Amino acid sequence: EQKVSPDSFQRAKRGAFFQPRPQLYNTFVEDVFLRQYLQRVMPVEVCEEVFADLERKYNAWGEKVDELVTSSAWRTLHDIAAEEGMVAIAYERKHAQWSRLHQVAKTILWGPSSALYSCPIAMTDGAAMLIESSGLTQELPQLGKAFARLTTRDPTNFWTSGQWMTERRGGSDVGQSTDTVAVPQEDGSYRLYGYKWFTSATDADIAFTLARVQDPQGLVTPGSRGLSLFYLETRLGGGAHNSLELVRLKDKLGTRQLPTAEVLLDGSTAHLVGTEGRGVATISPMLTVTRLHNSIISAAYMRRILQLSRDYSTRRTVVETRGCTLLGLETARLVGLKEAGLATKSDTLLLRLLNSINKLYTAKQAVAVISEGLESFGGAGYLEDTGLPVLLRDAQVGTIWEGTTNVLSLDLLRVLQKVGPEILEVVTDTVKSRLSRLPLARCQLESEADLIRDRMQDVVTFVLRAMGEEPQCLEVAARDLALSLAHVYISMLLVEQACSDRASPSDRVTAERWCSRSLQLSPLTSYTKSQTAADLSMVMDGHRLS
Ligand code: UCC
Ligand code: FAD
Repeated sequence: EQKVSPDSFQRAKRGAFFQPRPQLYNTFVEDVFLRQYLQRVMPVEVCEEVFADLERKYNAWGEKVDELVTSSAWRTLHDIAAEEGMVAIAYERKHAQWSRLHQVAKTILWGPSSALYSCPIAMTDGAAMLIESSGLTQELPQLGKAFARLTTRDPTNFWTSGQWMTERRGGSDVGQSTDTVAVPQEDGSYRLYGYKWFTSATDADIAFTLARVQDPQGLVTPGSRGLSLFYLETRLGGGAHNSLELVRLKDKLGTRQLPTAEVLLDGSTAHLVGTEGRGVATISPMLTVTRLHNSIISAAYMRRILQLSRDYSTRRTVVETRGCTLLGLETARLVGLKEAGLATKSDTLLLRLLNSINKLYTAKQAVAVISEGLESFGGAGYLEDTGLPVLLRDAQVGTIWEGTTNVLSLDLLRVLQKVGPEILEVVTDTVKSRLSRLPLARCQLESEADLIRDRMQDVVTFVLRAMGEEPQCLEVAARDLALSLAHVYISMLLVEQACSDRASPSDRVTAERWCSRSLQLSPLTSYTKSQTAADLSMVMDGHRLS
């Protein structure tokens, strides 16, 4: 017989110790063995698809993970960018106004090898410029702290920035397209609610973004005048997400190395930067720098394909590449002067005008030149393992982000309207006075200089006539006008280069060839309402308007 004690059935004391419930994290990410096995046995392309499936965004408990997994190579590029001072060089100002050119020249060399880490660097640089020129670091200490991190060379402290402007309705006319609202909090901060449709380099530590401040009645001001600029940190102290949800990664033609996501802001804590309702104007220093980077990278890609296609001998490409490089460097020179407090009023106006023209011209040409360059390699230029096609894919985006060609052409009209036709005098005076200082006769470039002066005058005459007689033509002509101004200004830069003490014979050939090309502008009558109606009827022929 077995004796059964009643104690055996008494309830045990619960005691103080409780074993924590085991946590299950992403089972695939943590299973190194399984990952290694699959990598060993499956072809790379299969592995990519299978991994994407196995790493899906929901954990075993149905909770959204919201983790952006980047490769170790991408993270290493972050560290290299910091150590090499890809942003820092411009703000350390070791070489005063030349620091900007130093940084830009380094970007030309580094950009095409950076697997597009040049994109977060461009935005980080833009953010640093925004903060520095805002003069708001006393008022908003967070900005001062961020500036130190954006401009450090220490990889462990280095932060990158995003620039979140585009929403679902569109990215060009942000005044009409921004739905994000900012709800004021008692401590002076705001909570943002909205959906950002494109956020490149989504692994950024901070972002500048636009939103509309909600008044106590819950109302917002529509249009551009209702937009304010906000600073946010993507993670709060302790590392938790700042109420951001990574909804989807974009599947893109190019720039695939770069994570670009749709992001939901679900009460993200943010701080107002600058005056309420002045969001577009307040973010404009960031646009100046990111558009400069865009042009520099466009020129750098052109240079890279040229260096690669040694046997390729169309001079046209050589000329275009040099012209674009010079225009980008000239813009950087002006940014350097402004940052160092050395810019004259004319320099500042010139920079305002050239910045958009430079970006739109170089981005457009990069696609054409790289396409030619690929063709020069024959079928090999189309094969991924040559490493060439990626240049074309990645260059295409340069015409779209940071303002499309049309939108940047309209920026030229904005400047014309705001400053008045005097802005053209500034360009004309600059072109003429720089030409007048050159030994044109010795360099046998006198007739080219005459041509440049005449063409500059043609542009001015066109604008003044249009403003007086047919103002509505200006909008239609804006793109040709921007391209023509770029063309004339580059002519002057190339002639200047060809006349320098260090010029090579090929600099002279480049200047001659460039000047032998004609301007883009057609007679004013080509841009009238009736012409536009004719264009429209050709395009819409047979299309049933709903
Ligand atoms: O695409 C993006 C990031 C991509 C990744 C980074 C790549 C970097 C290169 C990497 C290389 C590898 S971020 C999204 C970029 N989005 C855009 O660029 C938007 C494009 N749309 C425009 O640019 C539009 O023209 C807008 C948004 C500027 C139009 O806005 P508004 O509000 O209708 O413009 P307003 O009313 O004409 O101007 C408002 C104020 C005015 O000042 P006030 O009021 O004092 O007269 C303008 O003069 O802002 C001033 N302003 C500017 N100031 C407008 N644009 C500028 C400017 N560019 N510079 C100075
Ligand atoms: P739309 O504005 O719809 O333009 C469509 C067409 O209409 C264009 O051809 C344009 O030129 C033309 N158009 C528009 N307005 C006019 C006009 N007034 N007159 C004549 N023509 C006009 N945005 C961000 O904010 N942050 C990011 O990090 C970011 N990353 C991006 C990454 C990639 C890879 C891409 C492709 C885009 C990214 N963008 C980002 C968005 C980008 O800035 C926008 O795509 C761009 O500004 C154009 O806006 P949209 O796509 O809405 O085109």
